[in-house]
Amino acid sequence: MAAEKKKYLFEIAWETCNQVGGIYTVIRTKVPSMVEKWGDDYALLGPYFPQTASAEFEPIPVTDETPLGRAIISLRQKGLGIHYGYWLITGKPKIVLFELETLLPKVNEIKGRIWDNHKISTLGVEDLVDQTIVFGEMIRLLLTEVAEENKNKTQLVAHFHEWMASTGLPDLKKDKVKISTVFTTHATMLGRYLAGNVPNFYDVIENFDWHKEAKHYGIEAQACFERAAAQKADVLTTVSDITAKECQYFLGRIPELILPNGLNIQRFAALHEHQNLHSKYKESISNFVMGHFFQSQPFDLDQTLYLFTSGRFEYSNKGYDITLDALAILNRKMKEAGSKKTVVMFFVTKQPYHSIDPEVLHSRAVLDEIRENCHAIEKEVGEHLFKASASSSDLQMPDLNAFVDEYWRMRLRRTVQTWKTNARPKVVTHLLKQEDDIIRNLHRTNLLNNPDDKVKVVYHPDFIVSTNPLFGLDYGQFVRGCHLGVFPSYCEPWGYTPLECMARGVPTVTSDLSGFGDYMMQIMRDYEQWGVSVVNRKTQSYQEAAEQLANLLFKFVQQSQRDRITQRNRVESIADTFDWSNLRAYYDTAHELAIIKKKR
Ligand code: G6P
Ligand code: 1S3
Repeated sequence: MAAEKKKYLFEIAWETCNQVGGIYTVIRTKVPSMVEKWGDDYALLGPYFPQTASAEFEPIPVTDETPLGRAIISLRQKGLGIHYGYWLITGKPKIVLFELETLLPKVNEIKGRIWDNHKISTLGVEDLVDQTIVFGEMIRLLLTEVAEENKNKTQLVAHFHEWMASTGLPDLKKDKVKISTVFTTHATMLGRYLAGNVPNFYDVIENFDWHKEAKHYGIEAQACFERAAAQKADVLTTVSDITAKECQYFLGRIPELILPNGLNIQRFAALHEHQNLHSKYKESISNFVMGHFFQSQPFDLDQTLYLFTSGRFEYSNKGYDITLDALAILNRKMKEAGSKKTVVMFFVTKQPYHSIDPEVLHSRAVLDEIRENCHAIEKEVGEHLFKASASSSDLQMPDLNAFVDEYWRMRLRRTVQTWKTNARPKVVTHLLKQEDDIIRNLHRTNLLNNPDDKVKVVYHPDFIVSTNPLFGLDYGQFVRGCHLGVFPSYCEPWGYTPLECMARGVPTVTSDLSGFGDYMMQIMRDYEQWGVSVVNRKTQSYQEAAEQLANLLFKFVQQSQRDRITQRNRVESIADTFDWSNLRAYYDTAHELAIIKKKR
């Protein structure tokens, strides 16, 4: 029997060393697992952007010992800017980055050829599409040279992610380049537009004329590239059954495989470390909550739960609309039940704003001053008490009040007095450039941090990063400090946010119209036992789904602390299911299948 041929894998994405959205997370977190399997026979290809590259990329010399090395040298001699080195992330893979400017002057020539060969019209497209055309062409040139240099010795596989990396794929196929190809779409262009604009989109998906709709939304070139890549690749894959349906109707091909997304789950050695981290980061969130609410509305922090949602501002796709309506119902239910609890719900997304609201910052700063005063008093009382105790001859406890001097007493009183107000705590932490759907919904439902509201809202229209002065936490720490993540999306090809909660031992709500929720329902019948709730948005009306979500939240609010601790342990214990060490197998199958199909 002949020895099996050596294999080499290229993985190609616009988001290699270039964070835009979720595909970056897929590529980056998967690297350690890919490097474990492929070792040196693996390279990632991406665009070169100097600013990111300066932080994440380390160049290495190119030699003519490998087909890839020889191909890079040859293309450099033809004037193309190609960088070769390590991507400085866990796993440290080899990457090839393409300087798009070096081919951009020839974009019209490339467009002409694409029109001649594939009838894809790219007239008057936006700059980004021009860049992807040049990117695709540079990849095509590189892979063609590698295949020629390789002389059929190694089994070459190229895995393209999303249309932005795949504009050269149809010509690779046309030229019969000896390389097996996989195309993964993480969302379809038309799905993104139609889901946000057409009510009950999934019920009528069969009826759309893809080309007409693409023209209507001004995305004809993108949709055509996506469709061509999907049809020409040896294997088509996507991230969920939901997106598979979009592929069937918009791309004209049913994907052979679904490749679910994972994470690089870093477990903590100490079993309960994640519980300690929850406590620690919850404290930071509580500091913000005190600064924000206690000025006019103090409540019991031991009876307070932190819920959050996050993601790009896609009001209905991400389910912000249904979350807000469910919160209004929850507020009513908690009031009616005389609940002692308070829920603080954070909306973390990105919207244009002028600055953080100075009043929000000021309140936080004054609270910090109150804390400093208290520390000073505590120190003073401690010192005096120590001395008084050491020198006392009886066992009487001295009067601690006597140890606080007048200066600190007055200063504390004054600071607290100036801080307290009757004003309602703000809903938005920033000065928004304009009113948006979240604000309009809050006004409609009167969920505006009124004194008797059990559900309070904090709308933070910026992503959370560690330099953020309000929380002093990075996003991962913020997630850990919360009690529940709420993501009842209407359109979400996969959706990393609930998975990011699970990885940190935080229970989560998702929907059956998100790839993750749909997958969870398929692999785990008792998912609710494991801290994952799924809102039925496939067959229920909007109102029914909002009621279901409100009931789920109400049930969560009624849990005891002991229940919550147990639930966090359970969530954390199944997070490994989504580690790439388990999910890489789907990618392995796709690559094997591409090799088999190419041979046929
Ligand atoms: C973790 C900590 C406990 C803390 C608890 C609070 O389990 O290890 O010390 O009491 O979190 O849980 P809660 O759900 O009330 O934030
Ligand atoms: C897409 O990125 P997005 O946030 O634009 O791909 C992600 C990775 O597969 C996926 O999680 C997300 O749902 C898609 O939308």
